[in-house]
Amino acid sequence: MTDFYVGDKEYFPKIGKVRYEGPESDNPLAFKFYDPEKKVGKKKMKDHLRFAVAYWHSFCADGTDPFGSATHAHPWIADAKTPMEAARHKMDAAFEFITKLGAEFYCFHDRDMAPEGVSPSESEKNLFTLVERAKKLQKATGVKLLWGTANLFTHPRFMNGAATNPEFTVLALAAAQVKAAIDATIILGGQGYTFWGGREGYMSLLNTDLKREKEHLARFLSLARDYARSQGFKGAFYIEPKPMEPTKHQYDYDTETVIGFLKANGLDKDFRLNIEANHAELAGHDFAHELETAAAAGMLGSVDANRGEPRNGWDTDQFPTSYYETAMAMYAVLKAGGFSTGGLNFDAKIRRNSVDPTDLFAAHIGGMDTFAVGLEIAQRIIADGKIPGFVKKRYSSFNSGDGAKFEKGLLSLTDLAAIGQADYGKSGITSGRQEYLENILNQYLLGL
Ligand code: XUL
Ligand code: CO
Repeated sequence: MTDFYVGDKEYFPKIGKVRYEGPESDNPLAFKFYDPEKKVGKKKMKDHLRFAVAYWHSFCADGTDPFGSATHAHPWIADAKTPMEAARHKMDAAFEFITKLGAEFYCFHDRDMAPEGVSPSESEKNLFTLVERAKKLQKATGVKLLWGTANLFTHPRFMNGAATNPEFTVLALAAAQVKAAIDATIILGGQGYTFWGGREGYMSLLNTDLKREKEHLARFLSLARDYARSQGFKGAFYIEPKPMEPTKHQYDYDTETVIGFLKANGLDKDFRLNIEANHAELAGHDFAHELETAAAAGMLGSVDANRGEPRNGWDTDQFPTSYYETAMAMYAVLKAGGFSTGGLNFDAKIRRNSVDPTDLFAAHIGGMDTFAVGLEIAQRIIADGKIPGFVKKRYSSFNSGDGAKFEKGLLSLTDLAAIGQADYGKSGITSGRQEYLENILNQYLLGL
């Protein structure tokens, strides 16, 4: 038994607090690179990275896949007599796990935390009963809520969408769920509220009025925003883009699409992007591309940290293991000024055949170490200045003279044409030096 459990029973009795032991450690349950108090640039590692554990994958997912039944026999469910008792045990296990791991935050869907009841009012009662328990456990452990959300995709009633459902009353029921999930997020001091539109899209254009569905989605989001603000919610709203799965086409396809949608509907002041690595890959983008695109619009909010399997075409939600990917990601995050309300939420699950009780810890430890290395490399890129310096110089012809006039909107197309013609043959054959820059990054990756 250890000191790090807060519920009635300890669910990971053989595992104590995970500590930093350094790169040479061969303890599988220690951090090799994530040293929470270590200063990287001006901030501590933990304040840069703001790790969150995803309630749904870590404590609800049971290893089920389309071809096989559950493989993870969670002890917190095994001895429960009712769904509410199971939910209480699950919560105790979750807070024990998060505390032992040393992550500062968690994220949840309403239905991860509390079972759906036989009526909307029973569902709400279940939710708020468990929210009270979560509030106490947050206080006891210091763990905080990064963001909350509503699950508007699992129940059969949402088979045709939630905010984009062709039946008005289904949309209205989704609103009831979002309203309660916003209230729960406020009670728990959530720093954000996320919308991931799992079934907000279509399976066939033959049965879909795309224009009307997108208008409904925009109105729904505006109403949710207005309600949350009226209740005093000061945090950020996030849209989490994903191009497909479970739908053939999801309306919040990728970051650029979402930015356009938010701007077209006057939502860009309150909403930012929650970028998920695996979703970026499904959209045919690099993770860093999505981060840079959001940052360029001043709308980078938070991150769902995971990875896909490049040889599969679906959302495998694996834990991050690539230093290259996390270095590029953290470079984008640092350039954007770091996280404010957001953080790195491990929207990732252990594999179906990862059935050892230590696997959930190993997965998070690896993910946190991988991002810690990525952070250090990103900081190195910035501190060393070679790569950002190269980029700065590459655009320096816009810093003064006619280039600066162009940026300020002081030149007409005719002015530009005259300047271009006078310069004919003198510029353009300038190396982008990609290979040189890639070599520098590889040097940093090896810590040289
Ligand atoms: C699904 C996904 C969700 C959202 C929250 O692909 O990423 O878990 O993060 O609803
Ligand atoms: Co996600």
